[in-house]
Amino acid sequence: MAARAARDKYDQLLRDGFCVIEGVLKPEMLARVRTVSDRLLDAQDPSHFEQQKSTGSMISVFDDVFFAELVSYPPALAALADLGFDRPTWSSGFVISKPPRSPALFWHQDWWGWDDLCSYEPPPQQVFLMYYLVDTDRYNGCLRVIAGSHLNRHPLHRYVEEAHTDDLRAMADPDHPAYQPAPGEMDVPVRAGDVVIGDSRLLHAAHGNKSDQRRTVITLWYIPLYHQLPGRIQAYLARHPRPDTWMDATRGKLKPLTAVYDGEAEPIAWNRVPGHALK
Ligand SMILES: O=C(O)CCC(=O)C(=O)O
Repeated sequence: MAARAARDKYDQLLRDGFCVIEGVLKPEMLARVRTVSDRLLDAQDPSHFEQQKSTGSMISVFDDVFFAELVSYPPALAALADLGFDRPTWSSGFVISKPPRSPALFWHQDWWGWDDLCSYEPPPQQVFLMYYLVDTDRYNGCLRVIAGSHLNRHPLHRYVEEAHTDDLRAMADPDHPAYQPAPGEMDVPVRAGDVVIGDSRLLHAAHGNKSDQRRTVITLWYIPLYHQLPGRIQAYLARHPRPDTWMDATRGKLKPLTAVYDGEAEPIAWNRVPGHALK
């Protein structure tokens, strides 16, 4: 990426909480990600989609070690480095797929370290890289965001303090404000192969999928400034429980992306609810 373009994307990420980098997944890699994701989705029990009515699906990438290739995909790491994040670590990821004719994803934010004061400062603690495997728009369930909500309180924070509850996932109350249009929201339509980089504190959601095609996104969670985070957050991230099937990848291609902590701090408590310090 040209230096000027990279600077603009970085500024947008800090100011708005997200940016889009075009064409990161090359066609051959996109095809492979589609094949593996479709295989995992086709293997799910129907009850999975019932429990995840609003999300669509929530399948850990640890279910297939192929995803270690996507996590360490050089063009994605180059995009992060262009933004100034040249020593990221990686924690987890999910295959999130809206079946044909399925409802909206609820508004939520995904940060879990709100007890630490660094959570109220501009630099991102954790970012998502979202790869949509089809072109997206309002009709088939593109991403929606509230720009700036990673740093500024929004009326929705009141309604969706606890994100990812069983009731929100299963859409127990379709009239809940978490599924409704929200003041200031904007769509983020993309082309298959683009990557959306977003701050985990950002309020985001997705439109329902009215099309007759599956709409899949792979969300991968990176820690762009791991080495600058407080010890107790590093300590939490360095625990990274992983299945045995990922051990070779963890020692191999994922080694540079694996959080290591040698300090004395106790891991921070998991807290998904922003505190009063949010402006
Ligand atoms: O399904 C989507 O478009 C967004 C997924 C999402 O919100 C997430 O991975 O946190």
